[in-house]
Amino acid sequence: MMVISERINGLFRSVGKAIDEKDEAHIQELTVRQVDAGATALDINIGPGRGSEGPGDMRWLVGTVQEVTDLPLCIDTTGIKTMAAGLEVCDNPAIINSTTADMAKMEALFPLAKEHDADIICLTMDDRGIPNDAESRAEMAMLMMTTAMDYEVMPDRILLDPLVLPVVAAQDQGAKVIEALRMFQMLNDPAPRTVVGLSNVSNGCRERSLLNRTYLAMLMGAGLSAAILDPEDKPTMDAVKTAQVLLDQKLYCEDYLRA
Ligand code: THG
Repeated sequence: MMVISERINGLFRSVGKAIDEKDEAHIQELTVRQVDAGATALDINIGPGRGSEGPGDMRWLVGTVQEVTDLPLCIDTTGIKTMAAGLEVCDNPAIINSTTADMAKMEALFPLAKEHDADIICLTMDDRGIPNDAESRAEMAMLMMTTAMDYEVMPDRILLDPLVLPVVAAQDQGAKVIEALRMFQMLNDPAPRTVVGLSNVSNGCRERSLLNRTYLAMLMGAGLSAAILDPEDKPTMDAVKTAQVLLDQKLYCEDYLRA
């Protein structure tokens, strides 16, 4: 399981402020904490509402983070120029987060993935929104994988994201996302990798950690490859390690007993 830290995100007030003030020490301290807590990649998101500052802020954020880690950076923005700017300065392995099934997005982002030798997250949504059943998600996933091949981006560079929604807003989607995950893995051989933004599920809820880690265990049981989450949430990280042992992805060993 790839653990992608969600915390380098301008959505969090202290991170937004650090980006405004170009406070390298704050970002680098936060980065080191994520790595020490068990992150194996870092989501890099400048947060909403940065307009024309986007590319410059992303360049600064990627540069600042990679001074203290060699982990893959998952560059998270809907802005094409901001994405290109982040990729240009990224020396660590890069993951594009993300394209949708919109043709215009795919035409812009698959060539960037090819040019920068990056992995790419494909969200199963398009300009009409997120489908509310598993089959339509799988259809979109297939469309994105075949379109990627037209740009010489091979299936092994793709991570399919079925889009986790808040359980308070769409309770029926929790099980459908699990069903979609299972379908994605039948779309190719070897099975395509999968990823979710885990904390979406508990948006607007109390007991967020309990919801997050319970859902994570279910998703891992359905074959999830990667999750964007808070590695400093210890109960959730304990659940990751426990599920890895139960799924025989990791040897039952000292590392696990320590946790
Ligand atoms: N798929 C992909 N990328 C994603 C998501 C996804 N990137 C963004 C998001 N979803 C995953 N990252 C987060 C980061 C923070 C939160 C949720 C998901 C979160 N933040 C607090 C909140 O909104 O309540 C902020 C609290 C604060 O401001 O301190 O929940 O699905 N590919």
